[in-house]
Amino acid sequence: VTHGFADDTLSFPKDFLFGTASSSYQIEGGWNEDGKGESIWDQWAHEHSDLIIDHSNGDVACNSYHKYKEDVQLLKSIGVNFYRFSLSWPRILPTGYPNVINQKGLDYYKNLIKELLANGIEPFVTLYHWDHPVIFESMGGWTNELMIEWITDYARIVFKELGPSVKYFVTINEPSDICSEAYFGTTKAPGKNLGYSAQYICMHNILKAHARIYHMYDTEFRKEQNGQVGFLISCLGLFPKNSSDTEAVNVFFQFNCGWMANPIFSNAGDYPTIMKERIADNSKLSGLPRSLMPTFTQKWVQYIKGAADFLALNHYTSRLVETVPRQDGQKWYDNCGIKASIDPSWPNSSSDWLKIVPDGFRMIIEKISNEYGYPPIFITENGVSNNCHTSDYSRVSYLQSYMKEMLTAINESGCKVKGYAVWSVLDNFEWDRGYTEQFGLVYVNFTDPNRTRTPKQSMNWYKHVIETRNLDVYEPSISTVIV
Ligand code: GBH
Repeated sequence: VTHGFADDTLSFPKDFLFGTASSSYQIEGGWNEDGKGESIWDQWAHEHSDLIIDHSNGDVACNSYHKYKEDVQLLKSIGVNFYRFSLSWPRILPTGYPNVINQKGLDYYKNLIKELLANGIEPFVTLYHWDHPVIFESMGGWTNELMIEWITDYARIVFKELGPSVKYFVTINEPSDICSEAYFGTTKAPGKNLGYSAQYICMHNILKAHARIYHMYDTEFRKEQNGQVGFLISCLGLFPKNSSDTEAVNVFFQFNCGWMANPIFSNAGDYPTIMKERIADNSKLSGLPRSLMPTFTQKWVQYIKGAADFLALNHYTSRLVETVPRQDGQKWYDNCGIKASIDPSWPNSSSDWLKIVPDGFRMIIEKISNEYGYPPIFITENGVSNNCHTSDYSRVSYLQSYMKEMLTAINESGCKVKGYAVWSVLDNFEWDRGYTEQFGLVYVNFTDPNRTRTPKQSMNWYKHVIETRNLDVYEPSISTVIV
């Protein structure tokens, strides 16, 4: 339903692409079916259910392994142009290695892609959304440099088998989040708590792995398949806490976003200078013989630089930042000397880390565009958690206000945002938050063995946005969509 006057500033560019996003472990279930191998998330959720808030796991999740046809019909009824989903590495390669292919696992993805294409929906594939085979974690996971070879071998099988039907690939979901929460922190598998060093090594290996996969696609597949391979990062919106903190925004941006983006999208390549300097200083002050942050050789700097056809951005929320005064001979706060906090006036979601700050979305799209010469951008995740069942007006309002800021970045600042995906199509397994935080446009009843799906208000709202290619829609009516 449109009301008020038509407003051009609320219209999307003609070729703009709308989508939704999901990930394998969070929706598929079928954790040990048809020859699938074990992933670190299967293992983690089974062995550490105490670390998952509701002691749940993804054994069944949304059961999309069996219900993918119904999911595709939902996507079709929303009218999306693309669907971003991830592949489970051990479902395709149960031993992790490329010499044993699990045909049934591979067929699941072939069938899903076929079903999507038959319904006019472009598959947008994430190669890796955190669920690698356990064998590789036993050998150190992302702290082992050999992970670069292992994931490249896996990616080659994917390109060969699925690449002919896929135009969009991203490699590794949210490198900084997984390096910090899984190797430095303890909240995500494998929760190893190994300190700063492991966090930096993890990113070092991920950047190299991404570049290897990108160049492998270039030399072995691009000519025939003609797809695109993007690099995916998650970045916070940032605002100065005090008027004197404008430089803090830039420094924190480099640590939060530049850490991943600078090596690939900047002219010079490599990690941001400020980050290298502050970590080296801090390491020295800690009495270490060398920086906690590993260094790239010039050869690697050149190899990584430019290794992406587009920048994929996941964005949810923002932080206030302030410079922490440096005391003589003391270490910089959190290695970067900047403290991030939450403005108490920002509205809440169901996730403690996710405050609702629409203008942070515009800020980060513009900052990234400025910093890296206006690269093509896909928003690969944006969304909000609430537990409103199907009357999720707060999700409609979040999506509406965030998308409006994105449109301003496109229309007024010339940012090249090509597409946008809502996280997520279905309520799903939210990692350490189990099923307690719901991000779906579609409600899933997790106590029902059939995992019945029910459209929410937000799904109908999004359907209208896509239909009209305009944001001037406020009043979705649940009765207009029957699935
Ligand atoms: C995305 O990550 C994931 O890609 C997706 O799988 C997930 O379902 C979705 O978010 C919704 O959660 O403030 O210390 O508690 C978003 C990135 C996840 C990074 C939560 C920060 C909390 C850190 N964020 N995490 S903390």
